[in-house]
Amino acid sequence: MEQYFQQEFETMSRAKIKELQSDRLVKQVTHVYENVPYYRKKMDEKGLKPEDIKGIEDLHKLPFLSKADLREAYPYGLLAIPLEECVRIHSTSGTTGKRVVAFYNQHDIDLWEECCARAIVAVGGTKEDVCQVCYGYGLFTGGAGLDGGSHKVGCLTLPMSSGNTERQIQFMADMGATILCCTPSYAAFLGESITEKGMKDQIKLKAGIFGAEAWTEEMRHDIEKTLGIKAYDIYGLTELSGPGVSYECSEQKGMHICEDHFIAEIIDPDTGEVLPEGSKGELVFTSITKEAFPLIRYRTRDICILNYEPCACGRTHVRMTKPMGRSDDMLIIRGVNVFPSQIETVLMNLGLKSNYQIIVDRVNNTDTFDIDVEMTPEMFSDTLTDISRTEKQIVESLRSMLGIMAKVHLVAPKTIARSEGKAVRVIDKRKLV
Ligand code: DLL
Repeated sequence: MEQYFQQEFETMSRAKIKELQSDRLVKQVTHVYENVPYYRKKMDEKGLKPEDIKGIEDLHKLPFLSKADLREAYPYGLLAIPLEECVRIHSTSGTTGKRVVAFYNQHDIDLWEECCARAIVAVGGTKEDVCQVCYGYGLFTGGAGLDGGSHKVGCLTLPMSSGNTERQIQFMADMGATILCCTPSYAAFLGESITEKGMKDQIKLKAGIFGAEAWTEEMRHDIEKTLGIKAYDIYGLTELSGPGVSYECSEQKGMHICEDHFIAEIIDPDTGEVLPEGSKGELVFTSITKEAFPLIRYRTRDICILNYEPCACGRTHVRMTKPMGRSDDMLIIRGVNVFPSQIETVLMNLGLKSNYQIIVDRVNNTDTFDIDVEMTPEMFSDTLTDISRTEKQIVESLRSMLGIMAKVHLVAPKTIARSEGKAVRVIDKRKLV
């Protein structure tokens, strides 16, 4: 029989969901209007007062919010409660000083962890399970979110964080981990390493909760086969809390969005117009229960389709497809968000020009990240030692900006093809959808 973590909310009738969303939206709009000057200004500019929003049918009147707003308001400009009420921050990787930072009070943390607990129960998790969390712990939301969810379900939690594959596998075997939480690419890598070590018969895993980056159905089948588990998708973003905004159920046919906490819309990324049910477009979220850092009509830049058909699992919350791409130039490499502009900043700071090309691929289920950078004519006459020193400098600066390693190749001046229109900065060879 299907198990739920919060059955009352997860299986609420569509009519009740709409009612609850309307009610919460009206309160949320009042909360931000009264407490966040940034929102008040945006609403005033549109001639909107909180009383103009009477329910979800009025949602479309509200202005959008984008990553640019979050950067402009950095760090406290969108905070809706006194700072001393906050207990945590999380952040995405980004240019120093212009990271996106999200704030939480204890209530926000509890609700977020409950969403992650729903995801764990949806894959069959109970207090009898041993849940190994190898998402990164720290500013990234993956570790903290699934860790909190695992506690709420009552699983024995293994707070491994990312990396150290030997130790991961040893604990997985010794502690009898049954649920694995990590990025799909790391899951695939763990699968390969377990096979290589001949340890498959010591592994008790039954399910995996994998997200934070795009992955295909082929990759799902591959991971399921190598690890002998069922592999489920989970989606979320720092700005809205982290993982658990949506998650897959036993049907594995789309991710249920926690609609009692988030209202989802699909818009045309060019015009901002709300698209009819079933359309493919940019996903926009309004967080209706967050207190510290509520976002109204936040443009995720993720492109997907919403499916309102009833699901056989009994959950009534709308399902989203896997993100099918983005409406901006953000890349997700080994789970880390990378904007080409960040790479450009590093190169400029080191006195290089913006003639570069990023080449991303996926080899053996792991993302490769190469950057060709043109030398300036002055550098071209440098000795090989000088050139390799510069390469190292770039790698190091990129690592401290992004938190991941790139392979940098300095190439001769004028070897990167010039374009007559937009420069082709990124060659993404991964087949992700
Ligand atoms: O990646 C939160 C997360 C942690 C989700 C652990 C799932 C598991 P950010 O670092 O802020 O947050 O990145 C958010 O990652 O807008 C999507 O483009 C992408 N993304 C997240 N989950 C998925 C997924 C976390 N399941 C951005 N499939 C989002 C494809 C995903 N893309």
